[in-house]
Amino acid sequence: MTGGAGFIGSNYLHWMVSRHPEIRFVNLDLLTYAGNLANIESISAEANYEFVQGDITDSALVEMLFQTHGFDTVVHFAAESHVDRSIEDPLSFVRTNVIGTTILLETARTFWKASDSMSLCRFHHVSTDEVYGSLGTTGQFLESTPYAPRSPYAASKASSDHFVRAFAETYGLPILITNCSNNFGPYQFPEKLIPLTIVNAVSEQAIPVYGRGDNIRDWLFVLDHCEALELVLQRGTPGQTYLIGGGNEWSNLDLVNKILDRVDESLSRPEGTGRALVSFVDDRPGHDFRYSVNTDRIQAELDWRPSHSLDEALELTVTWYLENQDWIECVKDESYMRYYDRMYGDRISNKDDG
Ligand code: NAD
Ligand code: TDX
Repeated sequence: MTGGAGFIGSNYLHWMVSRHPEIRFVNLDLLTYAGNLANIESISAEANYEFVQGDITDSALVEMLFQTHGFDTVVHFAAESHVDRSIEDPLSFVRTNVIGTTILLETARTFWKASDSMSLCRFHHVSTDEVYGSLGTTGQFLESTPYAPRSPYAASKASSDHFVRAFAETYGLPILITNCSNNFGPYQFPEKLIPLTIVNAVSEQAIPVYGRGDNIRDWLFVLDHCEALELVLQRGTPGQTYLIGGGNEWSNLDLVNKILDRVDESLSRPEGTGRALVSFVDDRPGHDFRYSVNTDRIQAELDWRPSHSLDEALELTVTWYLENQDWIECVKDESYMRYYDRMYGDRISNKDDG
């Protein structure tokens, strides 16, 4: 798997590694600002798990890893994932999301075409609902909705999805694509709306709400997402796309207020303390208005639906951030970026090669 030190990837490892002792997991992650080994510290000693620090655009490294481990499955999370950063620096999104994905595809194709069991291999690409563009007040994205990405991030993910499908059509690569809605939960980097709101609320700093806060997102708890990803990998039809969504549509302002009230309650602060921190700021350029995901296919084929209500999942998430102030402090002072050397220096496979 790639990107396992990031938010969703680390939750996936927590979900999968102990459940599947029969699987050997190799986690290839560059440890960009978004990768944090503290997210997966408790997994690092598991016998069926190995970490490799490296770049998915490094084709020699990816090839070496395929040669060494003989992977039959790739689950691909690694990406530049933040829309606002893509507006500042679109090329790094092309590099990792488009070129990196294509290098993984090409390496998998080269190795798997030589084996008799290509049909048993899987390339699972984790993507986003943002590839479908922006909805008005009604309607939902379906797997058949035409692509219409509107941010550099979404365009790079759309491009990667196209490459994944092209490799299935042209070379018969057994692929799976999942396009999910906005995730939230433990270990999410506090540049994204929900963790930013919790972290700033705790330290009583302003909460920036873009525009009037009326944009709508469909929120998915990360562990419900991980359960869906496991099912898709085990039982999904090769070549198929599955949408995964939480069925929780909220305007940004309503959601932020809900979280702020919860934080006030948890910290026994006077009602309204959090709401007073909301600060309306300039809108995001090209800000998609609304996302909403139709999950009929995954429900019908794989019998998946989210197990957590929004309230339960927010409670778990707020509690996790409140109980993990050390994690937040390390992210804030950026010491988590030195964590790798301090904790894992001599245990990382390709460390000596730089
Ligand atoms: P994240 O930004 O938290 O983590 C990304 C991980 O990828 C980090 O560990 C980072 O170090 C690693 N990485 C980045 N560039 C790399 C490179 N060149 N080589 C190797 N590793 C690299 O992202 P996330 O929120 O966990 O998202 C995971 C995947 O899910 C992404 O593909 C994203 O597009 C998709 N997705 C996320 C959401 C969401 O709400 N977070 C929603 C839909 C889809
Ligand atoms: O400070 C903020 N204020 C604000 O109003 C931030 C960071 C966001 N917002 C708004 C913008 C969006 O309407 O909140 C909404 C959610 O923003 P993000 O958390 O940045 O997520 P979004 O842009 O919707 O994209 C996310 O979901 C789809 C992930 O970052 C992507 O990786 C994923 O593909």
